[in-house]
Amino acid sequence: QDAVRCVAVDLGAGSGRVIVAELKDGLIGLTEVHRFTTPLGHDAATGHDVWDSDLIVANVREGLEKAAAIAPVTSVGCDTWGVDFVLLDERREKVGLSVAYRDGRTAGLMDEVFADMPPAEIYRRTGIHFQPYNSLYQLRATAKQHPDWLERARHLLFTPDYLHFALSGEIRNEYTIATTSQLLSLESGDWDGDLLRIAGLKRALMKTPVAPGTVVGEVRLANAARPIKVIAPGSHDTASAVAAAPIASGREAFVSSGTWSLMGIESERAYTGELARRLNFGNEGGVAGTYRVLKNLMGLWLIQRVRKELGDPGFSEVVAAAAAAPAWRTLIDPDDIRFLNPPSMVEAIAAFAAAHGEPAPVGLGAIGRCIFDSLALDYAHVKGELEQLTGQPIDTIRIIGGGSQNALLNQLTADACGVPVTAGPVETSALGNACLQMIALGAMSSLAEARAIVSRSFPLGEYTPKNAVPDAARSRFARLKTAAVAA
Ligand code: LFR
Repeated sequence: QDAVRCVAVDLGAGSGRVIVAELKDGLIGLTEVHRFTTPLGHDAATGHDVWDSDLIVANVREGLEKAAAIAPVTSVGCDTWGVDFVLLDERREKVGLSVAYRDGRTAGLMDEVFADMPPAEIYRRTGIHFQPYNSLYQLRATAKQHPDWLERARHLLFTPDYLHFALSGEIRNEYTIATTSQLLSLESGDWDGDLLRIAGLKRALMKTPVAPGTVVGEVRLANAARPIKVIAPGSHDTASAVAAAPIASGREAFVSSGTWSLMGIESERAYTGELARRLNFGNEGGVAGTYRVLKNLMGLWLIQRVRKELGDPGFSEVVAAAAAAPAWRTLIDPDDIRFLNPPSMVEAIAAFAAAHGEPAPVGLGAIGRCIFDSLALDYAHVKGELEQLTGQPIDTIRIIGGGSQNALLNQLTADACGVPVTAGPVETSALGNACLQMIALGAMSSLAEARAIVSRSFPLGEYTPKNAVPDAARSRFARLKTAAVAA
């Protein structure tokens, strides 16, 4: 069999990677050809935190050219974080700024939107969990703060849609990324007209979403003899990550661990009842007609920010320091909204600890340990919620993505959740992205085959519960969570 080569562009809030995936003899291999820091800046005129979308596109092109220089590639697809978007005018030029989702512009806007449509109704229609940065609230902020942007806009492209446009010149909205907006009808898979109006958006700006695996167009490169197909994968990074996770049954939960920890199950049906809403589970659109019933946990963002503030120690240094620090000493609720984008994460953690009678963690090891212990207990908490929601026990946790390299957190997760944990693959978003392209090209027959190939190609780490978590730590954590619900 001849090798099939696809390029997966995987853009996270921290870094972007351009990766060649090669399918040969029933195995898939990855080669990273380009990596860059995702360019985030501050716009002094508006006060917004903004992505530099031109620089992102330049890096994507550079990576694609590097890939094509090594060997011919058949196709390229892009996946990115959710909710953010770019507006284009009638000449298909950018309007306004690509504001980043952690920008403070949506403060108070959820309540304004709720005055127009009650949250229970928004949830019933979209099945999407409430996050202040969902596109619904970001657009409401745009309508209020920069109405001229929306007046001039003729197209709204989510970040991966924009990259596909920049490569191919074609305008499409892809389904999985569209679901993150909280503007899409769960039932029809198309835009909800009332929600678009509440967001301040004309229907004409939106295209009916296309399915993951759709050929969008093609891109020609100076250094490639033939045009390269542009194929939209599950273009939401979490959709791609879970697409490549070798999930074998509904009793397995995944934790897609990167900047965020997205924890949930893959399901044929959506959960939109009262309990799901109260627990704030979202039903994000997946590939092959599945939903990801999940929630966003603040994840390794906490440690990324702490590292920056403490002189940028390497990842393994942080894990080693945390492993040597006393266990279960300081606990926090990682999902507290104050950790979303504080001026100083170290101070925000100290302030949270002080407010909840937890000892202040001092130094890299203690802070790292506090974050990892708290995340593991958070996973155990969400495991319980998933069991409550589905009425089924969870018997395995699959940690996928970059965070699966953290052996300490993997073991703590097994200990806290009391079930086996599998770890890996690491570049699971890029893998899922590439697999959808391979399926579209006919080189793989189905998602099930793709997962079987991934399983054969990437051995996974395995962790079983080893050390008991003290009851006192569990009840302190439970109190933090109860306090959060009451607040
Ligand atoms: C992960 C992710 C999450 C989404 C968050 C913000 O990278 O895509 O799924 O909720 O980023 O867009």
